[in-house]
Amino acid sequence: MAELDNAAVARILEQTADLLEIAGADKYRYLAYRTAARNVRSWPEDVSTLVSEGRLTEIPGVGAKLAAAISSILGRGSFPELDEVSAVLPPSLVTLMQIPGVGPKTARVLYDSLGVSTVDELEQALGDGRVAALPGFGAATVQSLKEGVERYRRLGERMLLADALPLAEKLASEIAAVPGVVHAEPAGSIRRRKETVGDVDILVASTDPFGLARALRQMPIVADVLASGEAFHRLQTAGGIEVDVRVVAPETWGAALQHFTGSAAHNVALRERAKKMGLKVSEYGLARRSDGTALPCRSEDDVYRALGLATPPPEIREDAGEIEAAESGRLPRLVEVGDIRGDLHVHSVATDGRSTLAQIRDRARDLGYEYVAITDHAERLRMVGGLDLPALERQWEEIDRLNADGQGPRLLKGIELNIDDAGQVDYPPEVLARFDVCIASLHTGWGQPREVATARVLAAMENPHVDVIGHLTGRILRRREPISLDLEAVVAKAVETGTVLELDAYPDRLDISDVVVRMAVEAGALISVDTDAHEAGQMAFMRYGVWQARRGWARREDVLNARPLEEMLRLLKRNRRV
Ligand code: DGT
Ligand code: CA
Ligand code: CA
Ligand code: ZN
Repeated sequence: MAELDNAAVARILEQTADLLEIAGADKYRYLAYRTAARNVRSWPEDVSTLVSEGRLTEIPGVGAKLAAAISSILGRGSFPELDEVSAVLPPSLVTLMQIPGVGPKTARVLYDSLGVSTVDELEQALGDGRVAALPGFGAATVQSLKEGVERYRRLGERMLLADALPLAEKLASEIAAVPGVVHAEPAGSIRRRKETVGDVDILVASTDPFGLARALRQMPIVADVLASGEAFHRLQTAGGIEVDVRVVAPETWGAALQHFTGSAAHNVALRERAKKMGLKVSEYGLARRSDGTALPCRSEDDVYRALGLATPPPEIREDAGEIEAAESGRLPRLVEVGDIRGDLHVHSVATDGRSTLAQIRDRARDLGYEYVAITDHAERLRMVGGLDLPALERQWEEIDRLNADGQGPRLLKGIELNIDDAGQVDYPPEVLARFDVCIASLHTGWGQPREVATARVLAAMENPHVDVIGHLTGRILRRREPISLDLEAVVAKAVETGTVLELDAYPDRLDISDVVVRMAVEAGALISVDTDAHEAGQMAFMRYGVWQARRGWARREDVLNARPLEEMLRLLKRNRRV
């Protein structure tokens, strides 16, 4: 069989986790597979390489047992534990669980009592009344399962954070204005700022849940109420996004927010810790195990404090070391959106952008920046009118003219160079020396073997005029797989040469990933969070990049463009070389 890529291996591990969960296996068993799956998917090197070099256990969450499982998956597409559980349950039940409203328990009941194991079979059983005849499956449940099937057929995919978040924030703020509502916040993966989200979860604390139920039906942003009870509503918004709204009492807000923020892996670790301390945490509150006495949990801080922990930022709640750090007072002070002093990757009308230099500068001023680099495409990207030397000189004159009026922020003379097959970039060195800052990116070579693509990037990093590597892997979420690169070698070269790694904040790139950010900052490399805006309005995407940097544990000092202008310039490779 053809070599499986990391995503395919991750899917098989997830499938195993789901089947084990349906089978009622121990939580630790299936969550271990989910954690490993997530890390395998975002790991920068191919698992097949790691297997051949005996380095699989370098992936967080992969111990000897999972390493054996992954090797076996690469060999034959399965492994003993998956074989065992597939002998008992049909693997297609996993797809069933992708349908909103079908959890492991429902999947199990549908299978045991009706033999339903596929989406098609579920649709039939819903249609001919067999599901409705099951004990515990009322008309409302049947209706919501039907809608779940429809939704699955329509989308079946995760949304970009940038598609879900603005809507979640708007809905939460409308809910917050309803009488009796004390808090309303997006929770789940949205609050953790994951780059893609499965669904929208909003948590509300209210003293008048029935008033809220009435108010929800009146909101223009709510197209349909799919299910409604005192503590839970499932809504369909205009635009077809489904939202789960959970309502709790203000006294237990902290415990509920903690629970519904997740991640599931973080929660499991936290519960385990609570147990050892004689406490019980759940979505319903915080209590002593011995006598059931309820403890204060109005705020998340109450919950974490009771467990002897500082409150970790939601972005790092993945059970990847944050609990240990929270225990010993070593939580990082993560970079914040307000720390950003400028944007080092913006395109203008001179190539494929849609804004003028003056518009870009105005926008940078609105954002409170000190500087913005104009980084149009270089000469060899002909498709978008890459700039030749005369065009560059015209742009530099205009930049000088705009900078001369002292209206700030400072426009920097930048460029986005193309890394060619030999790792060379556009223009001779004497031209490269005239820029304030040079980014170099891969714009060709998708599907190249890892060694070839890596060699190109490493060679570009050796170039004394290449300050920053742009959107490193070239991935486009939901559209294009990342270029396979030896990320460890790239990070090491970044440290060695003083080359900065860009985190492209454009919402469907968010490239580099959280995992690579963490590798980079732990190695001591600098990252630059840039928007790659092609229209001045897109410079507002900065926050998505900063959140992704936070997910990779980046602090302000790890981020080049969180530095004031002079300091930022001094850190560029071109200004550091002797
Ligand atoms: P998503 O929607 O796939 O992007 O990811 P989440 O994290 O938003 O997951 P979701 O919507 O299924 O659940 C929301 C939160 O509820 C999740 O972050 C943590 C909590 N939660 C869900 N399932 C479990 C679980 O099995 N165990 C524990 N301890 N917490 C859970
Ligand atoms: Ca969610
Ligand atoms: Ca949910
Ligand atoms: Zn670009």
